Amino acid sequence: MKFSTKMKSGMIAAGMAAAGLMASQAALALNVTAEVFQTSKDPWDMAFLPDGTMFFTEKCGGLSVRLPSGSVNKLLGVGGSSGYSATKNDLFCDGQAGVQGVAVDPDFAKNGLVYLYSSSKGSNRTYGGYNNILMRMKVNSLSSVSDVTEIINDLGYKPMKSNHPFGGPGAHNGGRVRFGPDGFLYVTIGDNHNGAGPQSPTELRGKLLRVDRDGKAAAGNNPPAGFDKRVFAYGFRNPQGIAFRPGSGDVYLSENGPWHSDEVTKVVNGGNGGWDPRDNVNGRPACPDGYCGYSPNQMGALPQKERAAFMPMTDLKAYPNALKPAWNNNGLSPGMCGSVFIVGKQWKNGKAAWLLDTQELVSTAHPKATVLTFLTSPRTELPPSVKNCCGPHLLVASVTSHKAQMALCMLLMKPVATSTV
Ligand SMILES: [Ca+2]
Repeated sequence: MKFSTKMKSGMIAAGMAAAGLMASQAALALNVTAEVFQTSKDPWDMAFLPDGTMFFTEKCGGLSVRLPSGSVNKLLGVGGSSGYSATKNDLFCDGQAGVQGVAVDPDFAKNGLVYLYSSSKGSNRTYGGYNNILMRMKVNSLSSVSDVTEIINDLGYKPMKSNHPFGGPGAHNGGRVRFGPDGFLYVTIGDNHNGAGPQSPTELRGKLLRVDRDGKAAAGNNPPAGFDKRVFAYGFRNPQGIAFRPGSGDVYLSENGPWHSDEVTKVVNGGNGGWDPRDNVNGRPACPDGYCGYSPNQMGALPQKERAAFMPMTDLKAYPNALKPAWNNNGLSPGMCGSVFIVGKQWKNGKAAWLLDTQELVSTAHPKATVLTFLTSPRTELPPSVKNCCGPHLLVASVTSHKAQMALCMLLMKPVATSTV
């Protein structure tokens, strides 16, 4: 992919973009003001308190908190890290995996709890010595953590390299964690490059979970018979964005596709996203390592439509009742990850729009780039200082040399903003 962007004194002119996107979306460039307020290494997620205090994660570092004064306290680090108030030696990073999502408890003022998603290794881990896990911990005076408890410890992980593009260990972890307006925690997990995972009733791969503060299945989850009751929806590839529509509270998931078809999907309780990358089922032949996710011709060139016809992100032939995507980016895949509804005058007088951030593409297609994470939410996660900003405004949690990623995100906002999600 080839990108071009312009930087002008804080203004990012989201010029144009990937070769395949050029023709269809060249007219959709937006000017967005970006403000640098935290430089981090491999930032992955952030969550705010009402006063602007920001918890943030670094994939190979851990969990930190940035105070309104601008100073940073490092709270919980991966094994071998330094400078953190505590380390947890089973936490690690590899490829796309590491310390990912963070969420603040809606009752943080009373209970001081935050939730953290990370990859973990050890003899007690169930996927070749690895799992992804979700932890709950208490934050003390915004300077240390205690009572670190693993509330989910059996999420899937990819332990070995496989014969696929981006085939290293640690692929497709999902990793976004958000409280919904219903007070439950929503946790995304990717397919780990595992063919059977997304449609498996028991493996926590390619799923959206809905759990309580103890990691137990949320009351009212309605997966098919035989499914793990923590499953809210299934049949996903690598969902790394989840957002709740202002007003209705409807759940929307965003995920990146394999060379094609990034999707935003309105999720229904118990629904099937229609991703089933198994081989030797649903008309597909044997595929490398039993995973058809990049097939056919996985390492070579092929029109996206052919790829999508062979391995659809939503297989309506096999699953006629699958959740249809509310939006996809014209069959292409720049690698959409985080997502959020943003509201305000500057966004069509309150009509919901999407703001997308990205991590996946950076860590895979552009290994030298650090990760960009855009400010993600208008309501619970927007620092007060920008809540009433008068123009398109983004806060950027990291600066990287890879401005093209930024431009790509800007571009992605526009078609979604005018779609019917
Ligand atoms: Ca789908």
